[in-house]
Amino acid sequence: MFELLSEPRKDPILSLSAAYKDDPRTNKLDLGIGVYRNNDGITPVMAAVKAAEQYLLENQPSKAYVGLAGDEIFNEAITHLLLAGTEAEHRAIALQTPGASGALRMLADLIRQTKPDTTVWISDPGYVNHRPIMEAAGLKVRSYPYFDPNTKTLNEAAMLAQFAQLGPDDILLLHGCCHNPTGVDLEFSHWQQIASMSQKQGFLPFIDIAYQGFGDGLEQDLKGLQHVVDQVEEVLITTSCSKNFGLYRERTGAAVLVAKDKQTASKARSRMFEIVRANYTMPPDHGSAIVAHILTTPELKQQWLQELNTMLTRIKGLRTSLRTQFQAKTGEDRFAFFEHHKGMFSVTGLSTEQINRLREEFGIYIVGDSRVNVAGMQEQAIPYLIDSFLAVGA
Ligand code: PLP
Ligand code: TYF
Repeated sequence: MFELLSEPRKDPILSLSAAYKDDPRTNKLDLGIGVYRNNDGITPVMAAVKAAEQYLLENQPSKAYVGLAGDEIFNEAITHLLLAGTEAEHRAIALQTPGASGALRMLADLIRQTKPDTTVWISDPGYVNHRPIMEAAGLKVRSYPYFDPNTKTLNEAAMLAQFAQLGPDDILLLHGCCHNPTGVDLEFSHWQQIASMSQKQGFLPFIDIAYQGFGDGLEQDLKGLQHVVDQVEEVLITTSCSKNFGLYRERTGAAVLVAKDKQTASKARSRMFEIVRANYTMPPDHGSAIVAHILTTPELKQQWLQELNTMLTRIKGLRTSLRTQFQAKTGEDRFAFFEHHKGMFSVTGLSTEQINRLREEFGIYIVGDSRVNVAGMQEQAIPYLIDSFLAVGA
């Protein structure tokens, strides 16, 4: 029967990674998949994570099943990490999920069960998996303008004009910080406008935050999100420990739901348990046990914060180097956007032909939408990168 299947749609990022691995050239550069690398090109296991793993190895009493909600210490700690200091923390629930991806699907299923006619609005351009996940849950998906490719900044007017049209049957999916793929984030004033529009027009904000700590810092990256949760009655949040704990393959994340009161939030959580059972019964434990241990052990938390800060400093340093070295080479400031953008990624505006030439002639791998992973670069490769960009007419 499987011959009936049509051709699969490929994941543009994961297939690029596979092509990179198969490339025998030694000077090749992987600017594709979103993983942080240190200056030796390695995605390290954080020392705080290693220490927590050591602790678990010696102290974990059992590998027996945990339960539908996963690790409740993790759930509490992750809620606190996101919502500490907000009034909304007291009317929020969290559920451990297999990555933010699992959280996105969880909340998509919940939305579909609550209000099947909802339209989810995603940014254009946006994270490659937002649309597939929402559509797989049976939701309608539409996109709002977000990015101005000429200026490599926010298309503010068009975006706000679209938001002004949203109503009670709409959900507005936003990136909490470090927008993937563009690197262009909302200003605090936009979050304020979104909160008041949501109050007036009745649409529900859904904030996906996969890079907390990679933009301006762990707390600074939450400014917009925290404003919205305190102003708006109901907010959905998905969060990931893939990047800021470096736990990628451990599949660690959470779905957080803020409701008008704790009772309503808890009711929603009970319905989320049904979705858990129907999908995977329980989330994987290892990653969340690590995060729970780090966040509840003051010395380890301190160590983790320091390591996270080192990663942030490195990303910002690479962004500045790209701008200044392009400037030194060309005498122009056309690449200032590298320094203005936040987080791991920047959309560069390269054409498909330029992207193909960079891959074929120079071994430089860039996603088809012209996104580069700044956080995966090495300082010493920047001159080669710049020469190659300029050689293809960037
Ligand atoms: N949301 C966004 C915006 C992402 O960029 C990613 C990928 O890193 C995810 C969600 C999924 O992350 P996870 O690895 O936690 O599933
Ligand atoms: O955007 C990225 O590169 C990361 C990792 O299907 C990723 O978010 C890439 C492809 C994918 C899921 C995650």
